[in-house]
Amino acid sequence: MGTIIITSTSCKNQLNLMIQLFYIAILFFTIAKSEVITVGGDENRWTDSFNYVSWAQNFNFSVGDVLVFNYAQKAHNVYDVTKETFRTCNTSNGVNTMYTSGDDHVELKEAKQYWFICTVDSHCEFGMRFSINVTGNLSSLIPLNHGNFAFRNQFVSWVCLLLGILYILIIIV
Ligand SMILES: [Cu+2]
Repeated sequence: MGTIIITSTSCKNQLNLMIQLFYIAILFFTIAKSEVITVGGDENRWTDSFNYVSWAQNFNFSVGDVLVFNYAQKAHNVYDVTKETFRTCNTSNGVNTMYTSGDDHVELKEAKQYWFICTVDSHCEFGMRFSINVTGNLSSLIPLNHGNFAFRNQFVSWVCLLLGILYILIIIV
């Protein structure tokens, strides 16, 4: 019986720890949550008469965020290009990825500088382009064994919960 009581006490501590971990997890996911950002905002979207350079300055882009380019197909497009191609608008080389669907979801997978341009007519020359600096987010900084730690604690908690139920049953019976 004494052993069960000791187990119950450590389970209480374990429960407190789990509650704390739960709050930490919520905080962690709130910070690390990736965002979906419509380029130009819902009013302007991806068009040839908008200043995307100043628009982009309102955001802090981090790895996992998704840029949504909304436009009439063929009226515009989105090219992910190199710095040099961004500068010259010459797409004979320096093109990483081409997007042409009109509803392009571009996931920012790497912490680096991105350059986007539209290559239809002279849109790029007239300013339909912008560059963003994507930074690593919190989740990319936390080592993988953190997950194992959480899993182990979860496992211990389940064992404690079962022991707790067993303990209550013993008391009742
Ligand atoms: Cu365009």
